[in-house]
Amino acid sequence: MSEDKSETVKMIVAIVHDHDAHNLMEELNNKDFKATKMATTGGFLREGNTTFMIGSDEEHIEEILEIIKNNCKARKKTIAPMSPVANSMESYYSFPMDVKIGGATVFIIDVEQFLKM
Ligand code: 2BA
Repeated sequence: MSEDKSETVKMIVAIVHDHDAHNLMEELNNKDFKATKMATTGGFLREGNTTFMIGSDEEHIEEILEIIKNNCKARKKTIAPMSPVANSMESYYSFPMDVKIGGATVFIIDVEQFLKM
């Protein structure tokens, strides 16, 4: 990826399960894609997940999405009822619930400028 403004640069923000993060980073590195990963927390489950920032030329976006798809599995999690006392009212639920997590939640953002200074 160059800093030449004639190229369209995108930023992929991908929120993935912690268990998939290692393999995903390895695969991105193997293919010479640059990525930053951050430890993040999901707002609903309040559990750790991992967020990748991957800056890339537009022409490589499909390849990167394929790598994400191949390395991030969907998972089901059954969550136990929570008391409104232990947690805020906004996340209160009174019966066990199945939630499907992932594979990956992906945002693709146009990058106005890419600089290294
Ligand atoms: P969490 O917010 O912890 O959500 C985990 C999973 O719980 C979600 O999986 C979804 O299946 C379910 N879920 C979330 N909010 C819910 C609700 N109000 N009621 C019932 N079920 C709900 P994913 O959709 O695969 O999301 C995985 C993680 O990706 C999320 O973790 C959050 O950290 C992130 N994420 C998802 N959508 C997002 C968005 N629009 N903006 C920012 N982050 C997002």
